Amino acid sequence: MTTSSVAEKWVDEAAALTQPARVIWCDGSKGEYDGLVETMLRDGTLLPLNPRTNPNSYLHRSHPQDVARTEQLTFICTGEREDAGPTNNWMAPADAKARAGEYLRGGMWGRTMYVIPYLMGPAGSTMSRVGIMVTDSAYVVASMHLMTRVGPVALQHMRSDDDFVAGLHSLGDLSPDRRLILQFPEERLIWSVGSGYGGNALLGKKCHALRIASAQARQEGWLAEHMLIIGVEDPDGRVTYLAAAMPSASGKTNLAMAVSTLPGWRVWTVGDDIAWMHVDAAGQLRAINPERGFFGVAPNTSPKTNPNGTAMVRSDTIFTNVALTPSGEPWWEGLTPQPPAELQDWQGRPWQPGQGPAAHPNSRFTVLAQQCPSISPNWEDPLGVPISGLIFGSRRSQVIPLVFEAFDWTHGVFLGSAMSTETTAAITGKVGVVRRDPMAMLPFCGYNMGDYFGHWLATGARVARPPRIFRVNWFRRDADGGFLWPGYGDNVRVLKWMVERIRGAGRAEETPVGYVPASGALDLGGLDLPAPRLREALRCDAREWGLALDDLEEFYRQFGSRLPPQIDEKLAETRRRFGI
Ligand code: SAT
Ligand code: MN
Repeated sequence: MTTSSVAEKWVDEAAALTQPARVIWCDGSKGEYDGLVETMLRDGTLLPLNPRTNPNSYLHRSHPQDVARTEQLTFICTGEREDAGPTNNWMAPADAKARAGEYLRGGMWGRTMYVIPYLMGPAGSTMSRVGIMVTDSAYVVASMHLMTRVGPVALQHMRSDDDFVAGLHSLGDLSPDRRLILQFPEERLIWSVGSGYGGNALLGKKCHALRIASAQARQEGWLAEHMLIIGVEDPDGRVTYLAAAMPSASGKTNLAMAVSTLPGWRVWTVGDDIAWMHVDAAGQLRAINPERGFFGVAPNTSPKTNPNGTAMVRSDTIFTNVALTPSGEPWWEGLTPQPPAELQDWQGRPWQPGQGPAAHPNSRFTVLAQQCPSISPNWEDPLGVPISGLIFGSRRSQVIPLVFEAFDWTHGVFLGSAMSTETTAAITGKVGVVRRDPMAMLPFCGYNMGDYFGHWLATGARVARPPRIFRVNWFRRDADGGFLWPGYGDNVRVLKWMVERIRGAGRAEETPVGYVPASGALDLGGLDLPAPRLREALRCDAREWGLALDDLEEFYRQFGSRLPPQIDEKLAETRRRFGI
Protein backbone atom coordinates (compact mmCIF):
# COMPACT_ATOMS: atom_id res chain seq x y z
CA MET A 1 0.00 0.00 0.00
CA THR A 2 1.40 3.41 -0.86
CA THR A 3 0.95 6.12 1.70
CA SER A 4 1.87 9.74 1.61
CA SER A 5 4.84 10.81 3.64
CA VAL A 6 2.55 13.22 5.50
CA ALA A 7 0.39 10.29 6.64
CA GLU A 8 3.42 8.19 7.59
CA LYS A 9 4.91 11.05 9.53
CA TRP A 10 1.66 11.61 11.41
CA VAL A 11 1.39 7.89 12.28
CA ASP A 12 5.01 7.95 13.51
CA GLU A 13 4.17 10.89 15.76
CA ALA A 14 1.10 9.10 17.15
CA ALA A 15 3.23 6.02 17.84
CA ALA A 16 5.94 8.12 19.50
CA LEU A 17 3.30 9.53 21.87
CA THR A 18 1.43 6.30 22.64
CA GLN A 19 4.35 3.82 22.44
CA PRO A 20 2.61 0.73 20.99
CA ALA A 21 4.46 -2.60 20.80
CA ARG A 22 3.58 -2.86 17.11
CA VAL A 23 1.93 -0.87 14.34
CA ILE A 24 -0.35 -2.57 11.80
CA TRP A 25 -1.69 -0.85 8.67
CA CYS A 26 -5.18 -2.19 7.95
CA ASP A 27 -6.08 -3.27 4.43
CA GLY A 28 -9.85 -3.65 4.94
CA SER A 29 -9.85 -7.26 3.67
CA LYS A 30 -12.19 -10.00 4.79
CA GLY A 31 -9.19 -11.93 6.05
CA GLU A 32 -8.27 -9.01 8.26
CA TYR A 33 -11.84 -8.78 9.64
CA ASP A 34 -11.95 -12.52 10.33
CA GLY A 35 -8.58 -12.35 12.08
CA LEU A 36 -9.75 -9.48 14.29
CA VAL A 37 -12.90 -11.40 15.21
CA GLU A 38 -10.84 -14.46 16.07
CA THR A 39 -8.54 -12.44 18.31
CA MET A 40 -11.53 -10.85 20.06
CA LEU A 41 -13.30 -14.19 20.55
CA ARG A 42 -10.11 -15.47 22.16
CA ASP A 43 -9.67 -12.56 24.55
CA GLY A 44 -13.39 -12.22 25.39
CA THR A 45 -13.94 -8.83 23.69
CA LEU A 46 -16.55 -10.60 21.56
CA LEU A 47 -18.89 -13.42 22.53
CA PRO A 48 -20.12 -15.73 19.79
CA LEU A 49 -23.86 -15.77 19.11
CA ASN A 50 -25.80 -18.85 18.04
CA PRO A 51 -24.31 -19.66 14.60
CA ARG A 52 -27.58 -21.23 13.46
CA THR A 53 -29.90 -18.31 14.27
CA ASN A 54 -27.31 -15.50 13.97
CA PRO A 55 -24.47 -16.59 11.66
CA ASN A 56 -21.20 -14.60 11.84
CA SER A 57 -22.64 -12.41 14.57
CA TYR A 58 -21.14 -11.41 17.88
CA LEU A 59 -21.91 -9.65 21.13
CA HIS A 60 -19.65 -7.03 22.65
CA ARG A 61 -20.19 -5.80 26.19
CA SER A 62 -18.72 -2.38 26.78
CA HIS A 63 -17.45 -1.02 30.06
CA PRO A 64 -20.57 -0.17 32.15
CA GLN A 65 -19.43 3.46 32.35
CA ASP A 66 -18.91 3.67 28.60
CA VAL A 67 -22.32 3.17 27.00
CA ALA A 68 -23.13 6.37 25.07
CA ARG A 69 -21.63 9.56 23.72
CA THR A 70 -20.44 11.88 26.47
CA GLU A 71 -21.17 15.39 25.28
CA GLN A 72 -19.79 17.06 28.40
CA LEU A 73 -16.37 15.56 27.51
CA THR A 74 -16.55 16.56 23.83
CA PHE A 75 -14.75 19.74 22.77
CA ILE A 76 -14.27 21.86 19.68
CA CYS A 77 -10.70 23.13 19.86
CA THR A 78 -10.31 26.29 17.78
CA GLY A 79 -7.80 29.11 18.20
CA GLU A 80 -10.63 31.51 19.02
CA ARG A 81 -13.36 30.50 21.45
CA GLU A 82 -15.90 32.45 19.38
CA ASP A 83 -15.31 30.14 16.43
CA ALA A 84 -16.60 27.16 18.44
CA GLY A 85 -19.55 29.27 19.51
CA PRO A 86 -21.79 29.25 22.58
CA THR A 87 -23.32 25.79 21.99
CA ASN A 88 -20.01 23.88 21.94
CA ASN A 89 -17.60 23.03 24.72
CA TRP A 90 -14.34 24.76 23.86
CA MET A 91 -10.71 24.24 24.75
CA ALA A 92 -7.66 26.02 23.36
CA PRO A 93 -5.80 23.55 21.10
CA ALA A 94 -2.57 23.60 23.12
CA ASP A 95 -4.43 23.05 26.42
CA ALA A 96 -6.47 20.26 24.90
CA LYS A 97 -3.36 18.48 23.64
CA ALA A 98 -1.60 18.93 26.97
CA ARG A 99 -4.52 17.43 28.89
CA ALA A 100 -5.27 14.55 26.53
CA GLY A 101 -1.53 14.02 25.98
CA GLU A 102 -1.25 12.98 29.63
CA TYR A 103 -3.82 10.23 29.13
CA LEU A 104 -2.34 9.17 25.79
CA ARG A 105 1.38 9.19 26.64
CA GLY A 106 2.56 5.58 26.67
CA GLY A 107 -1.09 4.51 26.62
CA MET A 108 -0.57 1.85 23.95
CA TRP A 109 2.45 0.34 25.73
CA GLY A 110 2.60 -3.38 24.97
CA ARG A 111 -0.41 -3.15 22.66
CA THR A 112 -1.08 -3.04 18.94
CA MET A 113 -1.72 0.25 17.19
CA TYR A 114 -3.92 -0.28 14.17
CA VAL A 115 -3.73 2.31 11.40
CA ILE A 116 -7.05 2.54 9.56
CA PRO A 117 -7.16 4.43 6.26
CA TYR A 118 -10.87 4.91 5.58
CA LEU A 119 -13.02 6.51 2.92
CA MET A 120 -16.22 8.35 3.83
CA GLY A 121 -18.51 8.21 0.81
CA PRO A 122 -18.80 6.03 -2.29
CA ALA A 123 -15.71 5.11 -4.31
CA GLY A 124 -15.26 7.46 -7.23
CA SER A 125 -17.25 10.34 -5.78
CA THR A 126 -15.76 13.83 -5.66
CA MET A 127 -17.87 14.31 -2.52
CA SER A 128 -16.07 11.49 -0.66
CA ARG A 129 -13.35 12.30 1.87
CA VAL A 130 -10.47 10.38 3.46
CA GLY A 131 -9.56 9.78 7.06
CA ILE A 132 -6.65 7.98 8.67
CA MET A 133 -7.24 6.94 12.25
CA VAL A 134 -5.10 5.00 14.67
CA THR A 135 -6.57 2.98 17.52
CA ASP A 136 -5.62 0.35 20.07
CA SER A 137 -9.09 -1.24 19.98
CA ALA A 138 -9.70 -4.26 17.74
CA TYR A 139 -13.46 -3.72 18.25
CA VAL A 140 -13.11 -0.24 16.77
CA VAL A 141 -11.19 -1.62 13.78
CA ALA A 142 -13.85 -4.28 13.09
CA SER A 143 -16.60 -1.68 13.50
CA MET A 144 -14.80 0.70 11.12
CA HIS A 145 -14.70 -2.15 8.57
CA LEU A 146 -18.51 -2.21 8.69
CA MET A 147 -19.11 1.55 8.95
CA THR A 148 -16.56 2.88 6.42
CA ARG A 149 -14.58 1.75 3.38
CA VAL A 150 -11.21 0.71 4.81
CA GLY A 151 -7.94 0.13 2.98
CA PRO A 152 -6.22 1.13 -0.28
CA VAL A 153 -9.48 2.58 -1.65
CA ALA A 154 -9.16 5.34 0.93
CA LEU A 155 -5.59 6.30 0.05
CA GLN A 156 -6.50 6.31 -3.65
CA HIS A 157 -9.01 9.09 -2.99
CA MET A 158 -6.53 11.51 -1.43
CA ARG A 159 -6.27 14.57 -3.64
CA SER A 160 -2.90 15.55 -2.16
CA ASP A 161 -0.42 14.18 0.40
CA ASP A 162 -2.10 15.92 3.29
CA ASP A 163 -5.72 15.42 2.16
CA PHE A 164 -6.97 13.38 5.10
CA VAL A 165 -8.56 13.88 8.49
CA ALA A 166 -6.22 12.47 11.13
CA GLY A 167 -7.73 10.65 14.11
CA LEU A 168 -5.91 9.41 17.20
CA HIS A 169 -7.96 7.06 19.36
CA SER A 170 -6.99 5.14 22.46
CA LEU A 171 -9.12 3.31 24.98
CA GLY A 172 -7.10 4.66 27.89
CA ASP A 173 -8.57 3.27 31.11
CA LEU A 174 -12.19 3.85 29.96
CA SER A 175 -12.82 6.08 32.94
CA PRO A 176 -14.99 9.15 32.28
CA ASP A 177 -12.51 11.01 34.52
CA ARG A 178 -9.82 10.53 31.92
CA ARG A 179 -11.93 10.76 28.77
CA LEU A 180 -11.78 13.51 26.17
CA ILE A 181 -13.23 13.69 22.67
CA LEU A 182 -11.39 16.53 20.95
CA GLN A 183 -11.97 17.99 17.52
CA PHE A 184 -9.45 20.40 15.97
CA PRO A 185 -11.27 21.60 12.84
CA GLU A 186 -8.47 24.02 11.90
CA GLU A 187 -6.00 21.11 11.75
CA ARG A 188 -8.54 18.52 10.52
CA LEU A 189 -7.51 16.48 13.54
CA ILE A 190 -9.34 14.33 16.13
CA TRP A 191 -8.04 13.06 19.46
CA SER A 192 -10.25 10.69 21.41
CA VAL A 193 -9.21 8.94 24.60
CA GLY A 194 -11.01 7.06 27.35
CA SER A 195 -13.99 5.60 25.47
CA GLY A 196 -14.51 2.64 23.15
CA TYR A 197 -18.17 3.34 22.42
CA GLY A 198 -19.98 4.49 19.29
CA GLY A 199 -19.53 8.05 18.18
CA ASN A 200 -16.81 8.58 20.79
CA ALA A 201 -14.60 5.93 19.23
CA LEU A 202 -15.65 5.20 15.63
CA LEU A 203 -14.03 8.43 14.55
CA GLY A 204 -15.35 8.35 10.99
CA LYS A 205 -18.88 8.93 12.23
CA LYS A 206 -19.69 11.96 14.40
CA CYS A 207 -16.14 13.29 14.91
CA HIS A 208 -15.13 13.25 11.24
CA ALA A 209 -18.30 13.07 9.12
CA LEU A 210 -20.11 15.72 11.20
CA ARG A 211 -17.88 17.85 13.46
CA ILE A 212 -14.79 18.15 11.24
CA ALA A 213 -16.73 17.79 7.98
CA SER A 214 -19.24 20.52 8.89
CA ALA A 215 -16.39 22.99 9.34
CA GLN A 216 -14.71 21.80 6.13
CA ALA A 217 -18.04 21.95 4.31
CA ARG A 218 -18.51 25.57 5.27
CA GLN A 219 -15.12 26.46 3.78
CA GLU A 220 -15.68 24.39 0.64
CA GLY A 221 -19.34 25.34 0.11
CA TRP A 222 -21.25 22.16 0.96
CA LEU A 223 -23.29 20.76 3.89
CA ALA A 224 -22.45 17.94 6.32
CA GLU A 225 -25.68 17.09 8.13
CA HIS A 226 -27.10 14.71 10.73
CA MET A 227 -29.63 13.42 8.21
CA LEU A 228 -30.98 10.19 6.82
CA ILE A 229 -31.50 9.98 3.05
CA ILE A 230 -34.44 8.15 1.46
CA GLY A 231 -36.05 7.70 -1.92
CA VAL A 232 -39.87 7.68 -1.81
CA GLU A 233 -41.31 5.71 -4.73
CA ASP A 234 -44.89 6.36 -5.85
CA PRO A 235 -47.19 3.78 -7.49
CA ASP A 236 -45.95 4.93 -10.94
CA GLY A 237 -42.37 4.12 -10.01
CA ARG A 238 -41.23 7.73 -9.71
CA VAL A 239 -38.71 8.25 -6.88
CA THR A 240 -38.43 11.50 -4.89
CA TYR A 241 -35.39 11.86 -2.64
CA LEU A 242 -35.65 13.44 0.80
CA ALA A 243 -33.15 14.01 3.61
CA ALA A 244 -34.25 14.25 7.23
CA ALA A 245 -32.47 15.62 10.31
CA MET A 246 -33.54 14.12 13.62
CA PRO A 247 -31.72 13.81 16.95
CA SER A 248 -30.00 10.57 17.99
CA ALA A 249 -32.36 7.71 18.86
CA SER A 250 -35.44 9.51 17.50
CA GLY A 251 -36.43 7.22 14.67
CA LYS A 252 -34.03 8.02 11.80
CA THR A 253 -33.14 4.39 11.24
CA ASN A 254 -36.79 3.32 11.38
CA LEU A 255 -37.87 6.03 8.93
CA ALA A 256 -34.94 5.31 6.61
CA MET A 257 -36.15 1.70 6.29
CA ALA A 258 -39.91 2.24 6.63
CA VAL A 259 -42.23 -0.30 5.06
CA SER A 260 -45.17 1.64 3.69
CA THR A 261 -48.69 0.94 4.91
CA LEU A 262 -49.92 2.66 1.72
CA PRO A 263 -50.29 0.27 -1.22
CA GLY A 264 -47.94 1.11 -4.11
CA TRP A 265 -45.72 3.40 -2.06
CA ARG A 266 -42.25 2.35 -1.06
CA VAL A 267 -39.24 3.77 0.80
CA TRP A 268 -35.70 3.16 -0.45
CA THR A 269 -32.84 3.54 2.03
CA VAL A 270 -29.81 5.61 1.01
CA GLY A 271 -28.53 6.42 4.51
CA ASP A 272 -29.75 6.47 8.11
CA ASP A 273 -27.59 9.03 9.92
CA ILE A 274 -25.41 11.38 7.89
CA ALA A 275 -25.84 13.24 4.60
CA TRP A 276 -23.14 15.17 2.77
CA MET A 277 -24.85 17.50 0.32
CA HIS A 278 -23.38 19.51 -2.55
CA VAL A 279 -24.87 21.91 -5.05
CA ASP A 280 -24.02 20.54 -8.50
CA ALA A 281 -23.17 22.56 -11.63
CA ALA A 282 -26.86 22.73 -12.58
CA GLY A 283 -27.79 24.13 -9.16
CA GLN A 284 -29.30 20.86 -7.92
CA LEU A 285 -28.71 19.80 -4.30
CA ARG A 286 -27.27 16.27 -4.27
CA ALA A 287 -26.56 13.99 -1.31
CA ILE A 288 -24.29 11.07 -0.57
CA ASN A 289 -24.27 8.85 2.49
CA PRO A 290 -20.66 8.95 3.71
CA GLU A 291 -21.10 5.73 5.70
CA ARG A 292 -20.95 2.08 4.67
CA GLY A 293 -23.08 0.59 7.43
CA PHE A 294 -25.55 1.29 10.19
CA PHE A 295 -24.85 1.74 13.90
CA GLY A 296 -28.47 1.59 14.99
CA VAL A 297 -30.30 1.55 18.31
CA ALA A 298 -31.49 -1.99 19.05
CA PRO A 299 -34.27 -1.44 21.63
CA ASN A 300 -37.68 -1.13 20.04
CA THR A 301 -36.44 -2.51 16.72
CA SER A 302 -38.94 -5.24 15.88
CA PRO A 303 -40.73 -6.86 12.94
CA LYS A 304 -43.50 -4.33 13.61
CA THR A 305 -41.48 -1.12 14.01
CA ASN A 306 -38.74 -1.91 11.52
CA PRO A 307 -39.10 -5.16 9.57
CA ASN A 308 -36.17 -4.33 7.27
CA GLY A 309 -33.97 -3.47 10.25
CA THR A 310 -34.86 -6.74 11.92
CA ALA A 311 -34.14 -8.73 8.77
CA MET A 312 -30.77 -7.08 8.11
CA VAL A 313 -29.30 -7.98 11.52
CA ARG A 314 -29.99 -11.73 11.22
CA SER A 315 -26.39 -12.38 10.18
CA ASP A 316 -22.96 -10.74 9.98
CA THR A 317 -23.75 -8.24 12.72
CA ILE A 318 -21.89 -7.00 15.78
CA PHE A 319 -24.25 -6.28 18.68
CA THR A 320 -23.16 -4.12 21.58
CA ASN A 321 -24.77 -4.19 25.03
CA VAL A 322 -27.88 -6.18 24.09
CA ALA A 323 -29.21 -9.00 26.29
CA LEU A 324 -28.51 -12.67 25.58
CA THR A 325 -30.85 -15.67 25.59
CA PRO A 326 -29.75 -19.08 26.92
CA SER A 327 -29.53 -20.31 23.32
CA GLY A 328 -27.13 -17.52 22.41
CA GLU A 329 -29.52 -15.20 20.61
CA PRO A 330 -29.48 -11.42 21.03
CA TRP A 331 -32.51 -9.83 22.66
CA TRP A 332 -33.63 -6.32 23.48
CA GLU A 333 -36.76 -4.61 24.80
CA GLY A 334 -39.45 -4.52 22.14
CA LEU A 335 -38.02 -7.31 19.97
CA THR A 336 -40.69 -9.70 21.22
CA PRO A 337 -43.76 -8.82 23.30
CA GLN A 338 -42.52 -10.98 26.18
CA PRO A 339 -38.88 -11.39 27.21
CA PRO A 340 -37.54 -14.95 26.86
CA ALA A 341 -36.80 -16.82 30.09
CA GLU A 342 -33.34 -16.87 31.67
CA LEU A 343 -31.91 -13.86 29.94
CA GLN A 344 -28.52 -12.44 30.70
CA ASP A 345 -28.60 -8.66 30.80
CA TRP A 346 -26.24 -6.39 28.88
CA GLN A 347 -23.58 -6.84 31.53
CA GLY A 348 -23.91 -10.64 31.52
CA ARG A 349 -25.81 -10.88 34.79
CA PRO A 350 -28.83 -13.17 35.21
CA TRP A 351 -31.94 -11.08 34.57
CA GLN A 352 -35.52 -11.26 35.80
CA PRO A 353 -38.47 -9.19 34.54
CA GLY A 354 -38.99 -6.13 36.73
CA GLN A 355 -35.24 -5.51 37.13
CA GLY A 356 -35.13 -2.67 34.60
CA PRO A 357 -34.16 -3.11 30.97
CA ALA A 358 -32.21 -6.26 30.05
CA ALA A 359 -30.59 -4.59 27.06
CA HIS A 360 -28.98 -1.21 27.62
CA PRO A 361 -31.35 1.50 26.27
CA ASN A 362 -28.51 2.65 23.97
CA SER A 363 -27.51 -0.87 22.89
CA ARG A 364 -26.68 -1.08 19.21
CA PHE A 365 -26.22 -3.20 16.12
CA THR A 366 -23.42 -2.60 13.63
CA VAL A 367 -24.05 -3.97 10.17
CA LEU A 368 -23.22 -3.35 6.50
CA ALA A 369 -25.80 -1.21 4.66
CA GLN A 370 -25.89 -3.73 1.82
CA GLN A 371 -27.68 -6.16 4.16
CA CYS A 372 -30.71 -3.89 4.37
CA PRO A 373 -33.56 -5.26 2.21
CA SER A 374 -34.66 -1.70 1.33
CA ILE A 375 -31.19 -0.42 0.38
CA SER A 376 -31.55 1.77 -2.68
CA PRO A 377 -29.98 0.31 -5.85
CA ASN A 378 -28.18 3.62 -6.42
CA TRP A 379 -27.08 4.24 -2.82
CA GLU A 380 -23.42 4.26 -3.84
CA ASP A 381 -23.87 6.44 -6.92
CA PRO A 382 -20.77 8.68 -6.98
CA LEU A 383 -22.99 11.59 -8.06
CA GLY A 384 -25.28 11.15 -5.07
CA VAL A 385 -29.06 11.46 -5.28
CA PRO A 386 -30.97 14.67 -6.12
CA ILE A 387 -32.67 16.05 -3.01
CA SER A 388 -36.15 17.57 -3.47
CA GLY A 389 -37.18 17.93 0.16
CA LEU A 390 -35.61 18.36 3.59
CA ILE A 391 -37.21 17.36 6.87
CA PHE A 392 -36.45 18.57 10.37
CA GLY A 393 -37.92 16.29 13.02
CA SER A 394 -37.68 16.12 16.76
CA ARG A 395 -39.20 14.39 19.74
CA ARG A 396 -41.78 16.67 21.39
CA SER A 397 -44.73 15.45 23.49
CA GLN A 398 -46.39 18.83 23.05
CA VAL A 399 -46.60 22.03 21.01
CA ILE A 400 -45.11 20.89 17.69
CA PRO A 401 -47.58 19.66 15.03
CA LEU A 402 -47.23 16.32 13.27
CA VAL A 403 -46.15 18.01 10.05
CA PHE A 404 -45.94 21.45 8.48
CA GLU A 405 -44.13 23.00 5.57
CA ALA A 406 -41.97 26.12 5.59
CA PHE A 407 -43.08 29.12 3.50
CA ASP A 408 -39.67 29.24 1.80
CA TRP A 409 -35.99 28.30 2.27
CA THR A 410 -35.20 31.07 4.77
CA HIS A 411 -38.29 30.19 6.81
CA GLY A 412 -37.24 26.52 6.64
CA VAL A 413 -33.77 27.35 7.94
CA PHE A 414 -35.48 29.26 10.76
CA LEU A 415 -37.68 26.22 11.56
CA GLY A 416 -34.58 24.00 11.63
CA SER A 417 -32.73 26.45 13.86
CA ALA A 418 -35.73 26.54 16.20
CA MET A 419 -35.79 22.80 16.85
CA SER A 420 -35.84 21.48 20.36
CA THR A 421 -36.19 17.88 21.46
CA GLU A 422 -36.56 15.53 24.41
CA THR A 423 -33.24 13.84 25.19
CA THR A 424 -32.68 10.08 24.73
CA ALA A 425 -30.33 7.37 26.00
CA ALA A 426 -27.98 8.02 23.05
CA ILE A 427 -26.23 10.60 25.21
CA THR A 428 -25.09 10.27 28.79
CA GLY A 429 -27.39 12.24 31.08
CA LYS A 430 -31.06 12.65 31.84
CA VAL A 431 -33.59 11.22 29.38
CA GLY A 432 -36.72 13.15 28.36
CA VAL A 433 -35.48 16.68 29.09
CA VAL A 434 -36.41 19.26 26.45
CA ARG A 435 -33.34 20.96 25.06
CA ARG A 436 -32.64 23.08 22.03
CA ASP A 437 -31.16 21.02 19.20
CA PRO A 438 -31.01 23.13 16.02
CA MET A 439 -31.20 20.92 12.95
CA ALA A 440 -30.33 17.95 15.24
CA MET A 441 -26.76 19.29 15.06
CA LEU A 442 -26.28 20.62 18.61
CA PRO A 443 -23.72 17.91 19.50
CA PHE A 444 -22.22 17.73 16.02
CA CYS A 445 -21.64 21.23 14.61
CA GLY A 446 -17.89 21.82 14.45
CA TYR A 447 -18.11 25.62 14.46
CA ASN A 448 -20.20 28.54 15.65
CA MET A 449 -23.87 27.62 15.23
CA GLY A 450 -24.70 31.23 14.28
CA ASP A 451 -22.31 30.95 11.34
CA TYR A 452 -23.85 27.56 10.58
CA PHE A 453 -27.30 29.13 10.13
CA GLY A 454 -25.67 31.71 7.86
CA HIS A 455 -24.03 28.95 5.82
CA TRP A 456 -27.43 27.28 5.34
CA LEU A 457 -28.93 30.57 4.13
CA ALA A 458 -26.03 31.10 1.72
CA THR A 459 -26.35 27.54 0.37
CA GLY A 460 -30.04 28.08 -0.37
CA ALA A 461 -29.13 31.07 -2.52
CA ARG A 462 -26.92 28.80 -4.69
CA VAL A 463 -29.59 26.15 -5.31
CA ALA A 464 -31.62 26.66 -8.51
CA ARG A 465 -34.82 25.18 -7.08
CA PRO A 466 -34.40 24.99 -3.30
CA PRO A 467 -35.84 21.81 -1.79
CA ARG A 468 -39.09 22.24 0.14
CA ILE A 469 -38.47 22.19 3.89
CA PHE A 470 -40.77 20.33 6.27
CA ARG A 471 -40.96 20.06 10.06
CA VAL A 472 -42.27 16.83 11.60
CA ASN A 473 -42.99 15.49 15.08
CA TRP A 474 -44.10 11.85 15.32
CA PHE A 475 -44.07 12.03 19.11
CA ARG A 476 -46.92 14.38 20.07
CA ARG A 477 -49.10 12.97 22.86
CA ASP A 478 -52.68 13.31 24.02
CA ALA A 479 -53.77 14.31 27.53
CA ASP A 480 -53.47 10.67 28.66
CA GLY A 481 -49.90 10.38 27.40
CA GLY A 482 -50.75 8.27 24.33
CA PHE A 483 -49.14 9.03 20.98
CA LEU A 484 -51.50 10.92 18.68
CA TRP A 485 -49.97 9.48 15.51
CA PRO A 486 -49.25 5.77 14.91
CA GLY A 487 -45.78 6.38 13.40
CA TYR A 488 -43.50 3.82 11.73
CA GLY A 489 -44.92 2.55 8.39
CA ASP A 490 -47.76 5.06 8.66
CA ASN A 491 -45.23 7.89 8.46
CA VAL A 492 -45.22 7.17 4.72
CA ARG A 493 -48.63 8.91 4.64
CA VAL A 494 -46.82 12.07 5.66
CA LEU A 495 -44.05 11.40 3.12
CA LYS A 496 -46.71 11.01 0.43
CA TRP A 497 -48.12 14.45 1.26
CA MET A 498 -44.60 15.90 1.05
CA VAL A 499 -44.05 14.35 -2.38
CA GLU A 500 -47.37 15.80 -3.52
CA ARG A 501 -46.40 19.23 -2.18
CA ILE A 502 -43.06 19.02 -4.00
CA ARG A 503 -44.94 18.25 -7.22
CA GLY A 504 -47.34 21.12 -6.62
CA ALA A 505 -50.40 18.93 -6.03
CA GLY A 506 -50.75 18.45 -2.28
CA ARG A 507 -53.35 20.65 -0.62
CA ALA A 508 -52.39 22.72 2.41
CA GLU A 509 -53.74 25.28 4.79
CA GLU A 510 -51.74 28.30 5.87
CA THR A 511 -51.05 28.71 9.60
CA PRO A 512 -48.72 31.13 11.42
CA VAL A 513 -45.96 28.46 11.49
CA GLY A 514 -46.28 27.19 7.93
CA TYR A 515 -48.49 25.06 5.71
CA VAL A 516 -50.26 22.11 7.32
CA PRO A 517 -52.11 19.41 5.35
CA ALA A 518 -55.60 20.62 4.42
CA SER A 519 -58.53 18.58 5.63
CA GLY A 520 -58.48 15.30 3.69
CA ALA A 521 -55.05 15.95 2.16
CA LEU A 522 -53.26 13.32 4.27
CA ASP A 523 -54.03 9.86 2.90
CA LEU A 524 -55.55 8.04 5.88
CA GLY A 525 -56.96 5.14 3.85
CA GLY A 526 -57.08 1.96 5.90
CA LEU A 527 -56.07 3.78 9.08
CA ASP A 528 -58.44 4.06 12.00
CA LEU A 529 -57.60 7.57 13.15
CA PRO A 530 -60.55 9.64 14.41
CA ALA A 531 -60.66 13.13 12.86
CA PRO A 532 -60.38 14.94 16.23
CA ARG A 533 -57.12 13.10 16.97
CA LEU A 534 -55.64 14.16 13.64
CA ARG A 535 -56.77 17.73 14.27
CA GLU A 536 -55.09 17.59 17.67
CA ALA A 537 -51.89 16.22 16.08
CA LEU A 538 -51.85 19.12 13.58
CA ARG A 539 -52.96 21.89 15.95
CA CYS A 540 -50.81 24.96 16.58
CA ASP A 541 -51.64 27.03 19.60
CA ALA A 542 -50.75 30.72 19.96
CA ARG A 543 -50.18 30.55 23.71
CA GLU A 544 -47.90 27.50 23.53
CA TRP A 545 -45.99 29.00 20.60
CA GLY A 546 -45.64 32.31 22.41
CA LEU A 547 -43.79 30.58 25.24
CA ALA A 548 -41.71 28.56 22.78
CA LEU A 549 -40.72 31.72 20.88
CA ASP A 550 -39.70 33.46 24.13
CA ASP A 551 -37.39 30.55 24.88
CA LEU A 552 -36.07 30.57 21.32
CA GLU A 553 -35.36 34.28 21.48
CA GLU A 554 -33.24 33.74 24.56
CA PHE A 555 -31.37 30.93 22.81
CA TYR A 556 -30.67 33.16 19.82
CA ARG A 557 -29.45 36.02 22.00
CA GLN A 558 -26.26 34.18 23.00
CA PHE A 559 -25.04 34.24 19.39
CA GLY A 560 -24.92 38.05 19.36
CA SER A 561 -23.86 39.38 15.98
CA ARG A 562 -23.07 35.84 14.70
CA LEU A 563 -26.83 35.20 14.32
CA PRO A 564 -27.94 36.07 10.77
CA PRO A 565 -30.55 38.89 10.91
CA GLN A 566 -32.85 36.87 8.59
CA ILE A 567 -33.30 34.28 11.36
CA ASP A 568 -34.26 36.90 13.91
CA GLU A 569 -36.61 38.43 11.36
CA LYS A 570 -38.40 35.08 10.84
CA LEU A 571 -38.96 34.84 14.58
CA ALA A 572 -40.51 38.33 14.61
CA GLU A 573 -42.59 37.41 11.56
CA THR A 574 -43.95 34.31 13.36
CA ARG A 575 -45.02 36.50 16.26
CA ARG A 576 -46.76 38.89 13.85
CA ARG A 577 -48.59 36.03 12.15
CA PHE A 578 -49.85 34.79 15.51
CA GLY A 579 -50.63 38.36 16.58
CA ILE A 580 -48.59 37.87 19.76
O1 SAT B 1 -22.94 9.02 18.25
S1 SAT B 1 -23.29 7.61 18.15
O2 SAT B 1 -22.73 7.08 16.93
O3 SAT B 1 -22.80 6.88 19.32
C1 SAT B 1 -24.98 7.44 18.05
C2 SAT B 1 -25.73 8.69 18.00
O4 SAT B 1 -25.75 9.42 18.98
O5 SAT B 1 -26.36 9.00 16.97
MN1 MN C 1 -26.89 10.01 14.79
